This record gives sequence, structure tokens and C-alpha cells, in this order.
Amino acid sequence: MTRKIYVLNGPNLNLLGQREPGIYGALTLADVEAACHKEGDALGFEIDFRQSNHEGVLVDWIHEAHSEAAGVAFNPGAYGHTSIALHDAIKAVIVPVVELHISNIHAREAFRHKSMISPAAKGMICGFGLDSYLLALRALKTLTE
Ligand code: CA2
Repeated sequence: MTRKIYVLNGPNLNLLGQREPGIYGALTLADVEAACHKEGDALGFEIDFRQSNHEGVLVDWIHEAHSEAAGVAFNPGAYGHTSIALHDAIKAVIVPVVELHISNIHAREAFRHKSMISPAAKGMICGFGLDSYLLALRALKTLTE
């Protein structure tokens, strides 16, 4: 049976490829989505890929994943550094959530070193560019077996 995985993206990730190529490369969110579908096919996952700039929408999608998905790969963007609401939402659901970041948040500004959601997530992957998404999907494969 194909299992559904939500790949959720937070604020400003819709701008990927348009600005700051020094940090995020030339990659667009459409490139990330295409790569996730390809990896999902190989892993037997149906990928539901979404992006929102709104914290409450991301909270709602985590709640929805509880009944609709087998797992969540989550790039929370800057909300990862600030959001107790996202921490609580992840804690509230049984579905495994793997946090990911494109950049190495520990090699950047001090305010990015802290993740509010890491303690609630199953684990966190950062610093591998587009591969951070694919590694999160592989982690979810093991977590959902
Ligand atoms: O490295 C990551 O994946 C981040 O989650 C990306 C966030 C950043 O706030 C986190 O600290 C780390 C930013 C998303 C993209 O922001 C852009 C801003 C300007 C131009 C293009 C993208």
C-alpha cells in the first residue's frame, strides 16, 4: 500500500531560487517538489507537498497529518526558531515528524542555532541543500515501517 507523506514548508520558502542564491543555491521550491516526488516514488510514498507563510496554517496541516498521513517531513523556515505553537502541534500528534533545513542553521547567525521544534520532532536534518528533503524522506521510510 502506498503511504501518504506530507512535505510541509514554512515562510519564505516560496522565494527559493529568486533571492539569496549564495545560501540556498539556484534551487526553486518547484525543483524541491519534483525531487520529493521522484524520491517518494522510489520509497513507495505518495507525496503531498505544501508551503505556507502562515504559522496557523502550518499548525492546521500538522493536525491534519495526524489522520491523513503516515509521516511529515517539515521545513518550518524561520518559525522553527520561534514557534511554541508548532512545537505543541508536533507533540500533540502521533504521526512522526522529521524536521529539516536546507542550510546548516548552526553555521549561520546565532538566532538560527536554536530550534523550538527539534525537541518535539523525531529528528532533525540540516545543511545538505535539496538532499535534506530526500534524507528526511528516507528517515520516514524507516520510521513508518
Ligand atoms: O535552511 C533552511 O531551510 C531554513 O529553514 C530556511 C529559512 C530560514 O529562515 C531558516 O533559518 C533556515 C528561510 C527560507 C527561505 O528564505 C528565503 C529568503 C530570501 C530569499 C529566498 C529564500
